[in-house]
Amino acid sequence: MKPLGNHAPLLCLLCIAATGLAQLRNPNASANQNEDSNVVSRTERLDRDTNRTNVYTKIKTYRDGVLLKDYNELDKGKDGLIDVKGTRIYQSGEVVLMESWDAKSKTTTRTFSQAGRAVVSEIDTNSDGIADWILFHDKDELVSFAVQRLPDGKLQPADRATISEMQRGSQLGSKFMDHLLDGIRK
Ligand SMILES: [Ca+2]
Repeated sequence: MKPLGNHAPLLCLLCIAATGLAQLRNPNASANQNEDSNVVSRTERLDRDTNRTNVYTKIKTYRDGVLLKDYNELDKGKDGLIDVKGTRIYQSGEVVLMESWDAKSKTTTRTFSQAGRAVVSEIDTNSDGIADWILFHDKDELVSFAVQRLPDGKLQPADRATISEMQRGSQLGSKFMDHLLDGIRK
């Protein structure tokens, strides 16, 4: 985080707001979570391509001093509407879950990792909490197999052509998200 300087009161307010927000979002917060500490930072940057201001907000959550969660959001055009958001969840310093969402597609993607490598991803195309696609990754994190949830709830293994298509989409998607989230991280 940057030195607080003149923005200290503003940042403190943001910290309080974010803590309150986190509790509102999770009414079942256990006593344990009260010990979690959030570090909030907010950066505004002019996008030279659009000549509009983008607002980057990040909330890092620590438990006993160890990074537990890293939430990033981007409000393009500073209109108060979030355009992209992503959360990384860590276990012993390693990412185990990454969730991302973007306003354009309304799609939520969750990738579960083990030993720093993506193992399974879920794609929830309308963000209703139920995955429409479950992607299995090989050792190079490429999509090796995919299962689709049909409208009637039944699961159907995808054919080879669909898997190649998912492969392409997943690479594009993750590169896109990495790019955006790295932009937020700077
Ligand atoms: Ca916006």
